[in-house]
This record gives sequence, C-alpha cells and structure tokens, in this order.
Amino acid sequence: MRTIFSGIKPTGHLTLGNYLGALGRFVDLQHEALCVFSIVDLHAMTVEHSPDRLRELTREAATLYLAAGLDPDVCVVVRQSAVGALHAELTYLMECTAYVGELQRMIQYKEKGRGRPKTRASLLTYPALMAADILLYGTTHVPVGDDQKQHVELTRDLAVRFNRTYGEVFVVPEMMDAAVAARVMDLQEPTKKMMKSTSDDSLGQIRLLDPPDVVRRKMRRAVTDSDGVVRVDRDGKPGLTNLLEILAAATGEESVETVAARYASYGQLKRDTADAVVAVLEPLQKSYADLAKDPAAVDAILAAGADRARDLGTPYLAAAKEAMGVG
Ligand code: AQP
Repeated sequence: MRTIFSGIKPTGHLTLGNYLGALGRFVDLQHEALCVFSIVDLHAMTVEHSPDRLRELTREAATLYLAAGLDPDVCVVVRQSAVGALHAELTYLMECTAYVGELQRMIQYKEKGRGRPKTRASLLTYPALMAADILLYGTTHVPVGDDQKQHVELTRDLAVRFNRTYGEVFVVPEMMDAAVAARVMDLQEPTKKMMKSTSDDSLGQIRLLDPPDVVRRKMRRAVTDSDGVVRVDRDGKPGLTNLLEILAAATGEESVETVAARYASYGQLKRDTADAVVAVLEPLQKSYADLAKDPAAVDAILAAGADRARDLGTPYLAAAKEAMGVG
C-alpha cells in the first residue's frame, strides 16, 4: 500500500506557492493512499522565532489544511510537536546516520545559515528531522515542491545507508513531482520563489487568506517585461511565465504552452490569472471562516490525528532502535 507523508512549516501565512506546490495536491492525494499531513512546527524553530506567533501560525495552518479540504476521516492531520517525542528520537538516530558534510551541502543551510554567527544548530540538522518525519510513517511517496528535492534525496540516502548497515527497517521513499507550478515565483522578484516567511506586507506573495481585491491588486502589479509577447520562457520572461504557470495550475490545465497560446495581451492574462486564483481561494476562505469559529473542534481533530500518527510511527521507531542496538 502507498503511504504519503508531507508537511508545511508554520513560519508565516501560507501562500499560493504552498497551496499549488503542496496543500492543494494533498487534497487530491488523500483518496489515493494512506496519507499523513503534518504541520511541521518543530521545523519552524530552526530560525529565530516568536513562541506566540508560532502558536498562532500553527493553528492557522491546521485550520487551512481542513478548510482546503483535508478530511480527517480520510487522512491523518497532525501537528508534528504533538508526536514530538517520536520525531525527536528518530531524528537522533538519523543524526547518527548522516554525515556533517552532507548536511552542510544542503542549499537551505547555505542560504539561510552558513557563516552567520547566530545560526541555530537545528538549521544544520533540519534534514535529519525531515528524514525522520518521512521515515517514521513508512512513507512510500513524498509530494513536495521543487525546492525540497534535495532534502528528499538525502532522506533516501539515509534510508538506504541505514538499511544496509543495520538491516531492512525503512521504506525508501520516492519524491512525487508536481506537474505544473512545482515552483511558484515571487510576483515582484520572479527569479525567486514565493516564500511565506517574506515580510507580511510583500506585494510579491499571495497569501491564502488575502481577500479578492488584494489578490487582484497584487496580480495587476506583478512584474513582467516590456516586449509584449506572451510565450513560455522561464529564463527570459520569468514574471510572465510565472503567471502562465499559476493560471495553468489554478485551472487544472496540464500544458502551460496551451494556456500561453490563448493570450495576446499581458493585461488580459493578469486579469484571468487573478480570477482563477480568487476562484480557488474563495471557497477555502469561506470554509476557514466557519472553522475558525470553533477552535475546540480543530483541536479535537488534531488530537485524534496525533493518536493515529503515534500508532503508525511507533513500530518504525521501535524497529530502528532495535536495529541500532538501543531497543
Ligand atoms: N513557491 C513555491 N512553489 C511551489 N511549492 C512551494 N512550497 C513552498 N513554496 C513553494 C512547497 O510548500 C511545502 C511546504 O514548505 P515548507 O513550509 O516546509 O518549506 P519551504 O519550502 O521553505 O516553504 P516556504 O513557503 O518557502 O517557507 P519559508 O519562507 O519558511 O522558507 C513544500 O512542499 C514546498 O515545496
């Protein structure tokens, strides 16, 4: 049976990138396999953080998971720290499997931490925690955006190394690529990916809870280019290509080129992309507003998710400990 694990870290308000690259896909995948979808709050502490904001963002993310359509009767929705003991213990076993050199080679570490005086040790060991998250549940498939590819590859390497050294314990997971919008780019700086931890008033990111008029304004002001020709060219026309990819992903169109062929003007493309994004976000926002009225119900769902996750993860952790000689 296929088992899918993925997560989003609550380091900011979730963006359209998180939806098209992750959450929206989770909703489709929940019916295809045993799925564990986590709000990976332990990952949000690898850089400077505020405890109160982390709590708020974790709740917001959990509510968004449900609002987007994750059904707790179908998949496991869990807050990572609620099963933190299992994740932390397996992380240590992964740290005893990984090499410092391979952790130091991770792009996220190089970009966010290497050489800076107050870099947290956890930023370096983050991929060991991510490997533990994935391996803990016997995951066969990991749907993540392009940016996480390197971490999934390291997870595979660690699983293979562990199995070879200590005996077959872990399933070696495969990454599931997104067909389109694997990497949604920032609307103002389209050579960079849209990130949720960018400043809150950024025009470059669309947040899932942005009202329609804000979405339309951000789309109108999206950076494009001046040659006026609509065509897919990721290097030469990154802003325009980003809009085409967003429109294709938001409307379920498989070919970005087919979408491009329909347009002769940037203005119409921007308007249609804004409409398509609003059409995706409106039902989600309505459902979010309803769920947010009853935080106790969201807590109960998360508590049940934690119980199921604990049941799924405990045998893998026990087997790994046994294999390593600490069972
Ligand atoms: N711009 C993006 N396009 C497509 N997919 C994206 N993801 C993130 N940004 C984009 C996917 O969302 C999932 C959750 O990622 P994460 O929160 O664990 O870490 P991240 O990739 O570092 O996400 P952010 O939004 O960029 O967070 P910050 O700003 O904190 O670094 C992953 O599946 C990711 O691929």
